[in-house]
Amino acid sequence: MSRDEMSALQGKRLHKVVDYVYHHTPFYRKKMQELGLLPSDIQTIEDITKLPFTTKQDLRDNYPFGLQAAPMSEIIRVHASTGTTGNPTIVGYTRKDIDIWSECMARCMTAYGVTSDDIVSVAYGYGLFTGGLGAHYGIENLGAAVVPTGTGNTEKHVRLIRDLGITGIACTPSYALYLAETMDKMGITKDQIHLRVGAFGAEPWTENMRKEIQERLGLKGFNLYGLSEIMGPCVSYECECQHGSHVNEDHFYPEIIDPATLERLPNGKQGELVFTTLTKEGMPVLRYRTRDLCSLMEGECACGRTNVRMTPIMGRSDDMLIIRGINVFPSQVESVVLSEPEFAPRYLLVVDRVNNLDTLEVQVEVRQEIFTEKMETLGAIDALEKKLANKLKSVLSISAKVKIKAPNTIERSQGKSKFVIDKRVLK
Ligand code: DLL
Repeated sequence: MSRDEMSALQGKRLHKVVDYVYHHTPFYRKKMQELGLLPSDIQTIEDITKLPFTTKQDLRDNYPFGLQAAPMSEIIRVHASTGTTGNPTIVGYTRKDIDIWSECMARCMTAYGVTSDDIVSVAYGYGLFTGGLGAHYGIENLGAAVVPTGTGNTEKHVRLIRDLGITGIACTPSYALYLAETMDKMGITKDQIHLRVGAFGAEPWTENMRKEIQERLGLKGFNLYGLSEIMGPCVSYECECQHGSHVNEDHFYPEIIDPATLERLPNGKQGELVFTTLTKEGMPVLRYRTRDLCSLMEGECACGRTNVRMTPIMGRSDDMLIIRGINVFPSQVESVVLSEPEFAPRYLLVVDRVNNLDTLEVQVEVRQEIFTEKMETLGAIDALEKKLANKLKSVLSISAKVKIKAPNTIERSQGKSKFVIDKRVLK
């Protein structure tokens, strides 16, 4: 599609979605009324800058279904995003949403070179996370065979890759490295398997990681980007040129803003990525602030696709960490720590990568009142560590090693307190 045709289509769809949320989502009607805006004020895609932003906090404040526009009778699936303190973000999808999602995901897989001759294992988590089912439906839509391996049981997965002649894999880049490690341990070499394509995303990764994964698994690895609030995996994808990720911009309109001033920035400038869903029915969102930092690339790609590309995510404009594909905010850990009376509000998260798997250690000081030198010998420390680890697991769905510290032993910094040490160097 030419740029003019695309802009015209986006403008038409934007008007429609704005009119729809104005009449179906009290949250947006109120926001638009506060700005003195009517749906008729939004006619072209350029008018988008008149519209209000949406944040994760808005979704949380309106938990669970406050931003849902379609009636429950039309919702056929619900996912939830991890990574918030308190309420998770709930996203409901209509049948049309699921169809568009699988269509967009099939576009990604097509760009990676997957065809109906391929067998693809999906090793993203199945469940509330959008990775598993999102990739699954797209691959089926394309006509390739899906093997829904999910995460865990990696040795069995490696054997399936070998025995079934699996040619494609969808998983996080760090899981791909872990898979390579497991293969080494099992004495299986890349010549014994037939993997040729990898759809990697859900966390940041680098060119060096790509090289290592490609070398060790003998495949070509492609970027896959997405977020639950917008849809799930499928928002953008690399093509064979691997020069930026093409945005499915007929469904998800991207903008880059300055996170401090909220001004829109021109293509080429780095800032915070913002998306507006142009066709979604279940939970359409206007100008959703992803907090992901990147830039948009002008011009047609050598592959012939005309849809705009985004650079890899360079970081975030908030403090969210992605640990083993799970979004974790330090504030979440804090609220779990503080919900237990034994702990002082002094904690430190140490994130590392050991054997290509992310690790999280939570160090926390025990309160002065309950601390005694004897605690250790009585086994009380062990019990406390176990208790907190279990609670973190049940609240954050993440396994953490808990290290209980004596009062006043976690280093205090002079200025802003440092709650996180991220030792993972993404080389
Ligand atoms: O991670 C959806 C997804 C699943 C994408 C599978 C790709 C593959 P959330 O859990 O809502 O959704 O987390 C979204 O993850 O805002 C980014 O910070 C990060 N992220 C996702 N894909 C990439 C990527 C899924 N390719 C958040 N590169 C986003 C860097 C990524 N960061």
